[in-house]
Amino acid sequence: MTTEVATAAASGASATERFHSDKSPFAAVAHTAPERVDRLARRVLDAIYDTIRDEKVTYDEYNALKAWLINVGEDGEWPLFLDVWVEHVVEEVATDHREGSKGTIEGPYYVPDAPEHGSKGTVDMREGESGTPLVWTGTVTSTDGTVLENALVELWHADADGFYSQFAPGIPEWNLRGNFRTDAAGAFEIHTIQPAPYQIPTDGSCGKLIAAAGWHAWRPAHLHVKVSAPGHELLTAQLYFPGDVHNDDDIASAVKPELLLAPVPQADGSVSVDYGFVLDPT
Ligand code: MBD
Ligand code: FE
Repeated sequence: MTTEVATAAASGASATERFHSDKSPFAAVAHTAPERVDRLARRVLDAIYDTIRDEKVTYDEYNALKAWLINVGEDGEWPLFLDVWVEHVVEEVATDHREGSKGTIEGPYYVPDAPEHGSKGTVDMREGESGTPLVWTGTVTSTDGTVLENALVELWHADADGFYSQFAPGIPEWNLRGNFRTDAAGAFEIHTIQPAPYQIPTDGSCGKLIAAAGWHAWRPAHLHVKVSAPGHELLTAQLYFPGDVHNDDDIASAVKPELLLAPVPQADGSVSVDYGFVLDPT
């Protein structure tokens, strides 16, 4: 039997393709004034010049950087690089005004239009999918306390080996990805398994940076979710499990105390968790 191996280049290519299949990111900024582009580009370049001068960066280091940047593109790892090391600050600025639930970064592995399961159901999983069964109940409300019926809760997460369907080989298309709709009481009930801590690919350019800098590649175990309802801001979040050793040193800097679950072990070996969302009106 041959087992397909997950490679940075393959998951990177999938993530790049996924990003490209979204509507053009350029359309939303088509009317940006040249003054703003000039200002942003200048500030980024100035930060680079300051680093080169302060640190006396050598030609060897400059050429290594050039080669590395080229490799990131060849590996398709720009989505991974940006979402791991940059997105958390964009998310912080974008959601600073919110009164409802805290969110965090989306990361590179969201796929829209997963199978729908109504207000209560089980995400697609393989026969004997490994991992502790998890039952997650919650409600979606507006900041004024109004219950939101028919809100969309999109869930995606890694399996017990830390792999995402559609970004690692040999996993059914919609494995551990599913969409739910809140009922008349704004409630949902999701049955899935608890994901494992996740290591970003170490065999590509991001891994090369991590090794060269003496960092680690880990994210704590997490559930990804997008929660949306008409007239409300889209909430993108991740939920984490208490006690995970990487909650305090997430490589993607995406953990917030408000996003920690309080799972309750059940007699049958499963774990129950109650966690709901409060959306800000637009
Ligand atoms: C992930 O699963 C993830 O959530 C992020 C933010 C980056 C890389 C992999
Ligand atoms: Fe993730």
